[in-house]
Amino acid sequence: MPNETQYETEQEKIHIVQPVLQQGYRELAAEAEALIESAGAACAGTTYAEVREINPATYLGKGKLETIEERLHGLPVTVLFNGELTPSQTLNMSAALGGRKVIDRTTLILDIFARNAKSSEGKLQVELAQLKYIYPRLKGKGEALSRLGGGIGTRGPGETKLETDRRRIRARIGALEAKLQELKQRRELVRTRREKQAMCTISLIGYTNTGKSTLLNFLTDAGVYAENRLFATLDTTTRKLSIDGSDYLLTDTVGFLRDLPHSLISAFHSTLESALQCDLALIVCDAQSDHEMQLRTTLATLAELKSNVPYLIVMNKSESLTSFDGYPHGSIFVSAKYGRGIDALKNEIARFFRGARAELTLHVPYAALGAYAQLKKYADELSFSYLDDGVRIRIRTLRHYLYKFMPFAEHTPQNG
Ligand SMILES: Nc1nc2c(ncn2[C@@H]2O[C@H](COP(=O)(O)OP(=O)(O)OP(=O)(O)O)[C@@H](O)[C@H]2O)c(=O)[nH]1
Ligand SMILES: [Mg+2]
Repeated sequence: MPNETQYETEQEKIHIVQPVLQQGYRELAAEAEALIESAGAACAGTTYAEVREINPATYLGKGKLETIEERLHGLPVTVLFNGELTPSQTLNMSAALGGRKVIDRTTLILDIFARNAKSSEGKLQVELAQLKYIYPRLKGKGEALSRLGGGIGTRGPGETKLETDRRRIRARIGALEAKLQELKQRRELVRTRREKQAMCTISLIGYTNTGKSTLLNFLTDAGVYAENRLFATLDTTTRKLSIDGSDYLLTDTVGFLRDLPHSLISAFHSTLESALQCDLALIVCDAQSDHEMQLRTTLATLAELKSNVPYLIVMNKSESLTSFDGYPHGSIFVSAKYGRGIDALKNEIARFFRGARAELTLHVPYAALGAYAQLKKYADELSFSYLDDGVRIRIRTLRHYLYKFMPFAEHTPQNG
């Protein structure tokens, strides 16, 4: 987005303060760097801060904060505390760091979402997430939020709401939820219509920046935005994919991140939910980075959304792998960018849908042919014969549509 610099006079510089609490803190700091760049800011170093005991007022101890301030003294940098802070901790930490701006991880992520939301639904969802994050933190601390000045944490639709009181925020949250609910219902309608065409649906899901949009583009010429930044995609795009003469609908949607702020998950709940109402999910991972964590995060998010959609694991960015060991069994290795492994992926998809189908013999009384006609679109008819009291039809359908046909399933006579 090249024209963004027009109104951002200077790129915000951000110093990461990474609390050292558990293993994997270096990866977390590296991810924070990617988040900072995705927010259009620049990373200005990292300080690792061991936390022996959380100071309730400032999170980090006095000595630690002094060391950080010494290091940053005179530099116009914002501090990203790569964890979650309460509003008063944010204020106190800022005071201890010479009054410089301090943001936490959730604020940064919400900012990225705010700048990347394109559709009106996406914007509403981000606003809802921002307000839900701010609301419980607004205990007369409006000042804490409004004194941040500009830059990260002050952008997006939430910005103008910062000075408003809790009552108005609550009203706005209610209005946003109602509006999103309306959009959800509209989407359900589209989905039912689509279900009527009985096209098989596939969704690309997975960790952010793994190449989901690139894969959609390669498979369908969708031309959606794909970029080396986190949360490039917030909106859902669906395109037709043809494999061996069969048509599927392929959907690309928002990606996941470990410890994604809860307000965001709940705001994007219906987007994710509808993406997961598919016949097959392709879980895309980045074979060149921490694919284990990516898969774990994705599966945890699926569980949280109570989805039990069948999935295939797609290891993308595999063009320069020298070993295929250590990847989950059955992974399909592709390179969306260089178009490798795509035929194998298509074969696996076709194979899944062959296996996902079942055959059934129906006995439809003549009087019920009208009702049966409503179901026809969900199945291929393999054979059709006229009997005295109705028709016998052999069908093939996706297993999860079988229940629709059960009222007409032919009663197989028991022995004797
Ligand atoms: N080396 C390599 N890079 C790839 C491959 N596929 C995608 N990329 C790069 O990975 C980055 C992210 O790609 P996207 O398609 O935007 O990823 P995404 O999963 O849609 O990411 P979000 O929408 O941000 O969650 C881009 O810079 C792509 O060019 C690949 O097969 N190999
Ligand atoms: Mg994307």
